[in-house]
Amino acid sequence: MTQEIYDTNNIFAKILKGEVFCEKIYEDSFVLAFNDVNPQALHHVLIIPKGAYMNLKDFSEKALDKEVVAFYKAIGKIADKLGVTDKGFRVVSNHGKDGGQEVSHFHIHFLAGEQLGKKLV
Ligand code: DGP
Repeated sequence: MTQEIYDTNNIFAKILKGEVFCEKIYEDSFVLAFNDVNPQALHHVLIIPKGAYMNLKDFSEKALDKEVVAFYKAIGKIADKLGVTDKGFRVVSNHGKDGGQEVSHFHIHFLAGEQLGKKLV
């Protein structure tokens, strides 16, 4: 089995370092959320941990409890901030090649603001 290594130069790492611009939606000590550059819905926000985790499995296995808690709490805070809590939203995480993951820094897609189709992101 090949052991993947986190690429410190991936695009989300660069956003976290402030080297690449993002439209910030939410930030706390452990989490950053910003608009997707290629939106698939009226609201399309990427929520990422500030820690260097490659994907959902990596995050769930290695992140500290306080990082995991902050990450999941951020979802509800973003829904409230965007005013979509009542109308609804969708969260999706692509994992690995078959999952269609392009950026190897764990993230979830937060989609809202319109009636969503069956398949998105
Ligand atoms: P995924 O396929 O799940 O790895 O999704 C990666 C998402 O990242 C994709 O929807 C497009 C988005 N993305 C890629 N590069 C950038 C960037 O430089 N800025 C922003 N805001 N989003 C990006």
